[in-house]
Amino acid sequence: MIVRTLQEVVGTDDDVSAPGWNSRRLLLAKHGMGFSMHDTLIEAGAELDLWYKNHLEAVYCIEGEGELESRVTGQKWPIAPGTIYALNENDKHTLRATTQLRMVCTFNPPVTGREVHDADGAYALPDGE
Ligand code: 9YT
Repeated sequence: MIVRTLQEVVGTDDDVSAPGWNSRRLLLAKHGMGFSMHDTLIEAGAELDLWYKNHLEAVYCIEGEGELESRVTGQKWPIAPGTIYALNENDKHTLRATTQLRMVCTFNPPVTGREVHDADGAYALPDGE
């Protein structure tokens, strides 16, 4: 059994920041679950162009207000507490935070630790995958 708290993760190597966001990585590849789970804060005013071409990601909003736009179809959705979106087709998308967003993010395959976005808005896979 694995039990961790947000408090234990904050300020460690599993607490990763990049422009516009801060991801507290609660479960990672090293935990052997087959997915990772993050408690992520997106800064108010941030606009993130993302394309997780190597991962499937689901994102559940628990705090804040924002907007999600598909860069495939142009469709837009409001993001608010209680809304989940799943990038089941590795969809290119833009996430806009009107206020600070707090999101529970899960990745399959799991993120290994320190990943930040590349120029496409993707996370690389570990070498050899
Ligand atoms: C919602 C989203 O993709 N935000 C960027 C950070 C990422 N989800 C993470 O690593 O927690």
